[in-house]
Amino acid sequence: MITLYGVPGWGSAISELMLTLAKIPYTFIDVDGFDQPGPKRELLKARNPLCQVPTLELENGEIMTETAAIALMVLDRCPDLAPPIGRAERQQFQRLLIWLVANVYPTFTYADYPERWAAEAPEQLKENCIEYRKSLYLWLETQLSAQPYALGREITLLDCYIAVMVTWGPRRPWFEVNTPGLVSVADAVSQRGDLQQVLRDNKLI
Ligand SMILES: N[C@@H](CCC(=O)N[C@@H](CS)C(=O)NCC(=O)O)C(=O)O
Repeated sequence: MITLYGVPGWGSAISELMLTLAKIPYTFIDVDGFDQPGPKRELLKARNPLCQVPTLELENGEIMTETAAIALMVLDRCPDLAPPIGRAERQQFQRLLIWLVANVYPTFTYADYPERWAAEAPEQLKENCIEYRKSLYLWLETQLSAQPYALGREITLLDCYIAVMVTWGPRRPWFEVNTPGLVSVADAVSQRGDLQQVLRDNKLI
C-alpha cells in the first residue's frame, strides 16, 4: 500500500483527494511540525530532500513527490479523472495542472518561509508573493467556463487543487469576493459523498 506523508489541510490534502477519487488505498503518516527541526523533519527529509508534503512511498518502495507528478501517476491508474484524449478540455487540464504547480505553488514556498529567501526584508517578500498569488487566482478565474467542476460536469484532478487552495491564503472571504467561480468549484468538490471523510480528516469541511 502507498504511504503518504502529510499534514492535515496542507498540500498532502491535494494528493489525498486524488488518491481517494481514484480509490487507491494509502496509509497516512502525519508529519505535522516537519518544517521545524526535529524527528518529523528527519523522517521526511530522509525520503524527500526538499522536505515537503506530500511525499509518497509507493507500493514498490519508490518515492513519489510533486502533486502534478502524483496526478499523472493517478491518471495512469484511473484515466477517467481527466478529460478524454482528443477533447479541448484535456489540453486545458494539462495546461492548468502545470500552471498551478509552476506559478501558484511557488508563491507559498517563498511567502510561507520568507526569512529563508530574504533575511533582510521577509515581510516585503511575503507581501509581494501574496499580491502576485492574488493576480494568478484572478486569471485562473477567467479560465473557468464550466460547472459544477472546473472543466465541466465530471470531476478532474484539477478540482483537487482548487478545493484545497481556496482554504489557504488569501483565505475564503477574499476568494468569495474576487473569484466566486473557484469557490463554486471548491463547494462542488466539498459536497461529494465519496470525499466527505478525507475532507473532514483535512479540516476542509
Ligand atoms: N511542488 C510541490 C510543492 C509542495 C509544497 O510546497 N508543500 C508545502 C506544504 S503545502 C511544503 O511542504 N512546504 C514546506 C517547505 O517548502 O519547506 C508539489 O506540488 O507537491
